[in-house]
Amino acid sequence: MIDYALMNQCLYEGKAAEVEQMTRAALAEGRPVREVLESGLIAGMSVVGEDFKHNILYVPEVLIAARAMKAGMAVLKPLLATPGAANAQAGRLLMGTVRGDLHDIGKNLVCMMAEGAGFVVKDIGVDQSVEKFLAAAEEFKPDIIGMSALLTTTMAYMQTVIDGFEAAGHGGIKMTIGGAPISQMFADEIGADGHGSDAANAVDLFLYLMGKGPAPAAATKKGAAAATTIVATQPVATAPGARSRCQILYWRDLPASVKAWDDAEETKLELSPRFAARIDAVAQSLGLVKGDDYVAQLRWGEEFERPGPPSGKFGSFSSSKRNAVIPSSLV
Ligand code: B12
Repeated sequence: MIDYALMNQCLYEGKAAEVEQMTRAALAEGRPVREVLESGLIAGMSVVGEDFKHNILYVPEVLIAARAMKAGMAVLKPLLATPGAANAQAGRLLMGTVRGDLHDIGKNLVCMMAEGAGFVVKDIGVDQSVEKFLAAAEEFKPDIIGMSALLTTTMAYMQTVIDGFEAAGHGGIKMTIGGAPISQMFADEIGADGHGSDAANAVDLFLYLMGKGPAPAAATKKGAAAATTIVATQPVATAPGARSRCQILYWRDLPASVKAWDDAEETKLELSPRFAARIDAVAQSLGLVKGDDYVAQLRWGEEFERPGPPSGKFGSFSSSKRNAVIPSSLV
């Protein structure tokens, strides 16, 4: 009998072959596809997300877990994406992850489930500019655009896409958005026609916008506020003489995040959004925007010591150290 806790653990550890095999085994045993997706795959990825947030996992491990998730999703895809005859021709959906953002697991799931609900889907991939959305729409003639963003630094770009469609006279196309930091309030703020909090909710939204289903319950995302917290900018009281160790995760020569620890605690110091913006700009200019190419640029720097506790202010690096590791234009 399928052990979902073990399956979650295998996903967490990035064991793609095991996750794929367990997905097949769960289906062979007659488990419903949605149950395997939610209890076997999505539940495992939520633990990864939590541990990423709490500094237990770092980008390379998350990427390996993401590959295991994709191995399981590939098994489920034919089942999720086969439309029932009754639902055929539900509408045309153009999906993409917005510029600067490489997260595609959620987008891929939405695409699969929308296909399963009878939509003809065109997925234009990750890191898509307004120009690329517009060009794809000219060709594909969608009823609905679906934009995905997982970063608070990229979600603002959704507004650029919506404005771009409006300016190009495509106001009739329904604009929908989704991703971990997205809320109904944000959707209202940028003039989107709706947001979906998960793939099932996304499909309900698309059907509703096509006049083929009831209005979905407005869903808001818990944790959106937490996701915007920038830990490192919060000064904390410093015990006299306290020191901690630090290590910087670089994307090429640009700091992507910092971990700091002492004997009692370890913490991840989030950097100002300017760092992510700079990495994005360089990644764009070098064409390193695919997941593997992007992650291949990451490496840990040398450990060093700094005054203060691990959760202290980022600016409390000694100035010589800071000048050595952080481009002055970004400080
Ligand atoms: C996997 C992952 C990665 C992988 C992505 C692999 C891949 N191929 O997608 C890798 C390792 C590459 C990665 C990189 C980074 N990541 Co990341 N990542 C995650 C993680 C752990 C899981 C995301 C995921 O796949 N969830 C599972 C899917 C099923 O859920 P979902 O994406 O939310 O999608 C569902 C809904 O949102 C909705 N939906 C999604 N899209 C759409 C679209 C529409 C139209 C609709 C209606 C609905 C909808 O339906 C989906 C299906 O149910 C999240 C943590 C989290 N809690 O989200 C962090 C997270 C998103 N990442 C984060 C960060 C910081 C980064 C990096 C900047 C790290 C770094 N220092 O380099 C880079 C950014 C790279 C880039 N430029 O994009 C932060 C973002 C914080 C913030 N405030 O912005 C998070 C929240 C982790 C954290 N708490 O710190 N990441």
